[in-house]
Parts: sequence; structure tokens; C-alpha cells
Amino acid sequence: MLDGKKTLFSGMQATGNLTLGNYLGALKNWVTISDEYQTFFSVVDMHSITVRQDPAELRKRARMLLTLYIAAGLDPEKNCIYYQSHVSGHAELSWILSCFTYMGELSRMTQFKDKAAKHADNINAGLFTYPVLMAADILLYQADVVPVGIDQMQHLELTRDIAFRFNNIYGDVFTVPEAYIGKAGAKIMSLQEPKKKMSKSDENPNGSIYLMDDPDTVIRKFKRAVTDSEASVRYRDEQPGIKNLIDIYCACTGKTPQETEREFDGKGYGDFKMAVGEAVVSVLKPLQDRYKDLSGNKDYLDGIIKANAEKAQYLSNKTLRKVQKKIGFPEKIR
Ligand code: ATP
Ligand code: LTN
Repeated sequence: MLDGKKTLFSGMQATGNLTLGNYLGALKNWVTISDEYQTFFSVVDMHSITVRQDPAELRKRARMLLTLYIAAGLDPEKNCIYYQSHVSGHAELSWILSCFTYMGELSRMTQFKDKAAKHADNINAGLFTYPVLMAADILLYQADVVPVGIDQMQHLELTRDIAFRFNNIYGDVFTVPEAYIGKAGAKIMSLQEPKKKMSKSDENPNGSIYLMDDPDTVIRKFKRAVTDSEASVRYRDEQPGIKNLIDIYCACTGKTPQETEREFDGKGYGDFKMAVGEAVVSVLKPLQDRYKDLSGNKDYLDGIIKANAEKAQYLSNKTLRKVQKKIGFPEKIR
């Protein structure tokens, strides 16, 4: 608890271009609830290298992501927005926590299984211990709340288990965090394969809406979205494509699925897809405009990056010192 507020931590990987799924499932919720908490929003570039990255590209994407956090509405004076790799405590705590995490637990992680299947030529140890680094991110700041999309729930459960385990041995060292899953947009599916989540690392660009897509591209992708032959806008599991479009429409307009069904009662998929496309464009346009303004302002961004990394380093050190002491590392002579 800092400044009488509870603490919130979240992060995104600097891999690929952010999608509408990342925005509706995570970033948008961050903005909505950030005022109520002392917040840390990290660009988790250390997680990104579990998959091979081009160095120049990673650097560029990390900066893009950090800028997007701000463009989406997170005030960097109030929210600690920083690069994970600028704060040494993440790696240090991760090592310690890896000695409190079982191989069996890590082998059960579905993200690991998915990514291992996808990158069979590079199943590195970092990919396996990825969730431990994520636990370190969260526990380092004693976060109470972690807003993520529903696909990250399993990692959050593991984080809680590690925290409980550690606290049981050493006393109340870590706050045990809760996940925060937003109501609308918890899991946005691919426009081409509505049973698969929309993902920034998807090879088919038509399945994903990227936050930087221009209006024509957005409309075109929605027109091509895979639906079904029922020809009725109904919110039901048997129509996964339409259900996903309704979820997107609701997340962008604030309407409920029932209101949407009524609004498009008797209308064809063409009209509905157009309306969803327009709703998305009206959400993306202001974000893209702010992004353009910000990315031209190098000095401002550099100032934010420096100040927030220092703040995160300072605050995370408190937890790290406590942990090191508890487990019996010798104290540094100062
Ligand atoms: P990758 O495809 O590279 O694994 P990703 O698109 O799944 O990436 P992450 O960086 O792993 O994105 O996730 C960032 C945040 O966005 C997480 O909180 C995650 O839960 C959320 N998120 C990702 N995809 C979706 C989606 N399709 N619907 C809702 N939330 C999502
Ligand atoms: N694994 C997360 C990204 C992430 C994260 C975190 C999210 C890394 N560390 C800490 C919340 C809290 C993902 O979204 N793929």
C-alpha cells in the first residue's frame, strides 16, 4: 500500500504489433481502473526474448509499446510506465522464485505448450521459466491487482501459489495478488478463425486488427471476417464468428449483447460487419492521433523513461532486500 492506494501491476510483451485483442482485453481496462491504484505498467522486453528477436526491431517495438501505453490514456506522471530490462530486480527475484517453483507446475502451463509447439526449433529454458519472471514482476511491487486478459489466468494462479509457498516458509513477505479480468473484451478471437484468440504473433494478418491499421484496412478486415450461414445476429456459442463480432462491438460501444441483438434484428451480416468496423475505427482513430503526436516528442519520452525506471528501481529494491534477507543472503557492507 503506497499513498493509501492499493498497488496494480501489469505488462505486455514487445513482440509484434498490438492487436485489438490486446487493447480491449488489457490496455483499455488499465486506463479505466488506473486512477484507483498506485500503478506499474511495464513493457516486458525481457519476456520478449523467449522467442528469437531482431535487436533493432525489438528496440523499436519496445518504444512503440511504451508510447502506446501513454497514447491509450495512461498519464506517465501518475502511472509508472517503464521497461522491465531497466530494473535489475526483475531478473534477481526471478532467480530466487525459480527455486520455489516446480518443474511439474511449469510443464502444465498452456502458454508454454502452445509456444513450444510453435517454436519447436527453439524450446529454450527461458520459455519454460517465463511464468516465474512474470511472478517476479508482480511480487516485486507487492501488487494487489493484476489486470490481464483471461488467457493469463493460469500464470496468475501460479504467481499466487508461489507467493503462498514463500510466505508459508518465511512469513508475510509477499502480497498475494488478484487477477482483474475486464467484463467486455476478456477474450477477442481471430477474425479468420473465431475459435482461436486474436494474437499479435498470428501469421495471417487478416485475423487480427492492429492498433495502427488505417480505417480502410479495418473495414476491409471486418467485411472479410469469417461468420456462418445462420444469417442472424445472435449471441450464442454455436455462432462463434458472430459472437466475437458482438463482443468487439459491445467493448467499443458500451452496449450489451442483448441490445446489439435487438439493434440488428432482421438485418444482414453486411450491415452488422460495417457497424462493427466503424465502431472500431472510432476507437482507434484518437489513439492513433495521440500516438503520432507523442512519438515526435523524443525528449519528453526520454524524460519519462528515465524518471520512471528510477522510481521502479527504487521501489522494487525494498521488496528485493527483504527477500534476500529472509532467505539468508549475507548483507552487503555499505
Ligand atoms: P503473442 O501472440 O505474442 O503471444 P499476445 O497477443 O497474446 O502475444 P501478450 O503480450 O501475450 O499478447 O498479451 C498482452 C495482454 O493482452 C495480456 O493481458 C493478454 O491477456 C491480453 N490479450 C492478448 N490477446 C488477447 C485477446 N485476443 N483477447 C483479449 N485479451 C488479450
Ligand atoms: N505474460 C503476460 C505479460 C506479462 C505480464 C506480467 C502481465 C509479463 N509479466 C506481469 C501481467 C503482469 C502476457 O500478457 N503474455
